[in-house]
Amino acid sequence: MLEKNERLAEQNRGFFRAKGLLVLNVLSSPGSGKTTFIQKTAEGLAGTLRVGVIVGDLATDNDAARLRRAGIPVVQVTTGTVCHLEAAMVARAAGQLPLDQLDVLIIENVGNLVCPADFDLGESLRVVLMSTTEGEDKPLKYPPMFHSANVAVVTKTDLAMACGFDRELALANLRRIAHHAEVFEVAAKTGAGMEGWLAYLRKRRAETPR
Ligand SMILES: Nc1nc2c(ncn2[C@@H]2O[C@H](COP(=O)(O)OP(=O)(O)O)[C@@H](O)[C@H]2O)c(=O)[nH]1
Ligand SMILES: [Mg+2]
Repeated sequence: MLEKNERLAEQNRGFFRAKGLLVLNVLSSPGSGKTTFIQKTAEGLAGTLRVGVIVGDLATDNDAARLRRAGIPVVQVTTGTVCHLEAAMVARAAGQLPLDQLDVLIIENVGNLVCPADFDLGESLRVVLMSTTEGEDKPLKYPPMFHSANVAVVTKTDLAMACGFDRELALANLRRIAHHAEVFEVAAKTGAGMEGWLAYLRKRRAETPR
């Protein structure tokens, strides 16, 4: 099954590359702030880059409805009992988006730090979030997920103080498991730190072959 997924993921990658799309696979535990971060990213890029979103959840289309209300083209995938998105699901969902009018495709994966790690979706970048409210040890507890990240984002920095979040320890844990990853620290809710992340995305998109 994984082998078949890998084949389909490579197909997706070729297809997305032909369309000149920068594709992000956004992963984290439930409630770390994926939907909020994606919405603020799309809003921050508006005017320069057009963003479409695919959202995966076991049930409900709450997140898609939130993003749609913000004017972002979005397709919901409900996976039922499946705890991750697969390349075939992404291929089907992408067909429902106006890809020729988009520059960036953001995929919100099903919230969990275990099963999605094994499934390549054909993304350009794996973006793994950890919030200050989850503690500092998530990279140590879920090494495959954090090891596979191209980008690690510490979210909800506005709540760091209230949670007694040990920033140095969290960054050291990240560096240990995801030493190759770009690290950003943001509070999507207040906008703190978002400019650096958006600048990074603009640069990556400019480097995407068309
Ligand atoms: N204080 C604060 N709350 C946030 C931030 N980002 C998300 N949240 C809140 O965290 C909760 C879960 O966020 P959501 O984006 O739905 O997370 P998801 O389950 O990973 O998609 C919601 O109540 C958000 O309003 C942030 O930067 N700061
Ligand atoms: Mg969500």
